[in-house]
Amino acid sequence: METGRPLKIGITCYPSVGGSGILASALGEELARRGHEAHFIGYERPFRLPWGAPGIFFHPVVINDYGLFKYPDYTLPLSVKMAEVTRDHGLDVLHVHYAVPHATAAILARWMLPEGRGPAVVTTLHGTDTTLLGRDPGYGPAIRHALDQSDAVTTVSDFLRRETVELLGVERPIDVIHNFFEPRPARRPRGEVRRELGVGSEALLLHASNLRPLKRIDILLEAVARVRPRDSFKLLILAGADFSPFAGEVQRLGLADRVIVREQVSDVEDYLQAADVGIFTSELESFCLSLLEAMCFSCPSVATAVGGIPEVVESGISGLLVPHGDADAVARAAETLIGNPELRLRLGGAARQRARALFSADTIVSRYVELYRRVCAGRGPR
Ligand code: GMT
Repeated sequence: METGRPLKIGITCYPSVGGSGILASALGEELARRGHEAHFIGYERPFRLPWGAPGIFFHPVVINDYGLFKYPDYTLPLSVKMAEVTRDHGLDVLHVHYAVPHATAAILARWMLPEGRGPAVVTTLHGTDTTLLGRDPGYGPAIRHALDQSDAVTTVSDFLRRETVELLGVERPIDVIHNFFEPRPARRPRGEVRRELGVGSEALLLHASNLRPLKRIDILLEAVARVRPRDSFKLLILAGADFSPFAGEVQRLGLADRVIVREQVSDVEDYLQAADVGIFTSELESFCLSLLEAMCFSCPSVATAVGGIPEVVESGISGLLVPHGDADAVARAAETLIGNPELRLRLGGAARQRARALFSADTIVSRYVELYRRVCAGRGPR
């Protein structure tokens, strides 16, 4: 049970398919459900954000392309909108997801407001804002500056906290607040979804991602092509991006009758409940939200033991972890789960329990609310 006055939180994230935007949308939804206001500020409405829900607002940032510049700028109009929404709606906190350029824009917005009227700034690092851009001399100093100026910084895993300290030389405290997932009820029964997919008694493997190079779709396809017997499974890919660049590889590996693709799915729950085994071959993940989504549906996964993934899944207990880059190891682990429904049930049950205990909205959202109250108290009355 929450105590204290309702808060007004501005949230900025990338709106398209990607874990950080999905997490930020879910956080806004959960905050609104608890009586707070969530004001989303960005160039597009986040794709999973429900329409018409009380307490959820969207403030679009208009980017004019004057033709003056080779690259239109987003940071400045974003910061102006953040300042405007803070002033007009009395925001307590600007919570930005993914540092570049959101954290810098929030710091600028605070400077645009009169002394004592600025919001507290909370920056949540999600992954490549540290592991890729943090290494880039063209971004690193700006990221570090925005983190130093934020009232609080959080990372979605302890792995990412350590990387941030090491790569950016950040000395300030960083709170680790893991991601959460709160599944909505599926809209269609499992049997109906499996029929739609043309899946009978085979095991349904599931991969969900935005297909970026670090997801290593090449290894994923290579691995499933090695699974025996060939007719023991089908692989469903929930693609957050155009899958066509991989279609040739699917043909070359003789997987055309094994691989099913659905692009830009928003009712993920329908498919998650229909799956038997998750499969994630990334070379790096600070958390891997899709893995958690599968866990919530008692679906055990084969995943690479990289980055923050071992914080999410305990190998042999709530899933199977394999070394990165080893397609054979992925194939063997998938075969183990495909051929052993009892093991699937055991690992899947443990996965669901772990997700409920550690990564539920109740656990995680209250940690964010505590953090908001802490930073607001630190800034004094507005
Ligand atoms: O950092 C990125 O590459 C993008 C980001 C996203 O927007 O999807 O992904 C990161 O954030 C997710 C949500 O916190 C995590 O589940 C992903 O593991 C993480 N991706 C990487 O670390 C590569």
